[in-house]
Amino acid sequence: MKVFLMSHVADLDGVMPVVLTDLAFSDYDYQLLDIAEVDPFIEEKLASDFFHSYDKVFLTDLGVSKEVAEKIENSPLKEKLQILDHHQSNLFLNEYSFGKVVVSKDGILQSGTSLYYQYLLMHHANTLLARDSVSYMVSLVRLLDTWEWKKYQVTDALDLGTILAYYGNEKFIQNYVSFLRNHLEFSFTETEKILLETDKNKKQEYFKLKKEALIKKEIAGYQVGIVFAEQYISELGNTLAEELKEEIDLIMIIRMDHSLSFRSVKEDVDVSKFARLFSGNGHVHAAGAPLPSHIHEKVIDFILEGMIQSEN
Ligand SMILES: [Mn+2]
Repeated sequence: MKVFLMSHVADLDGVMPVVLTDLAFSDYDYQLLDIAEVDPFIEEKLASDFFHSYDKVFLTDLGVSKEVAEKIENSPLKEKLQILDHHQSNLFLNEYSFGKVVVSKDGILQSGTSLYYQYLLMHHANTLLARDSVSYMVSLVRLLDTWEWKKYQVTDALDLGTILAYYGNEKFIQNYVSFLRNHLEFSFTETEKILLETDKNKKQEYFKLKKEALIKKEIAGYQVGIVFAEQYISELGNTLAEELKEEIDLIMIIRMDHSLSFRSVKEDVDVSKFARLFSGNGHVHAAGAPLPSHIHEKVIDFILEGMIQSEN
């Protein structure tokens, strides 16, 4: 059986399904994608009959538009595809035989990884997948992605996110495929523990600088705290939202290399709605939106046009 996996490039919940795929299937390929890349990727691959050579195709922690879902519905991919996602805005995909979008089940918030893991245990169970090390790591991913780690104070979850940021996606995948194949219990290595300890100090410093540089704007009736950042996005957003909750409704993080991220800790602020102003989506307290691809050009133009001093 040959498997193709498409999953979210941007975080642990999107990357972990690749590790699980390796444990479940011997023959597979994968592609990590940004939210905005999914529709064009699938449309292109449908046109070239790319999926023909695969028996099963998964899309995890991501969804497709209604338009692309209809194209899939009328193609052979329909019989091979399984979408497993937990984003509220993709719930409409449950209308299709290939869509399974679950935000919460039995009172437990789901994630792309936890849904995929449940699917694999049900349809492709093996002794590797059943290991404590694997189920614990899946639970860490879910706790981090839903930010429930905070409620239960499972700092391993946050630390696993930090390890991903250090290793990068490919190295993280290689590392944990090998770790899980060789260990029955999950643990960080001694080197990783030193790294995590060092990182804590660096992170505190980074958060302090970002808080000082925060710019406040009123957007659509909300008081928004805006910062530029490339690292620790979720933790930074949640920390600032918590620390500044008296004066700010939500935090907007501009991640120039990637996207916009929105975080709030307030009961009555739904950032997934706010994200829609920017053609984004997500969850009630954590959402995102793509940045237009020409934004870097625009910034460079602004610097060149607005900043270069005339010679005369
Ligand atoms: Mn997710």
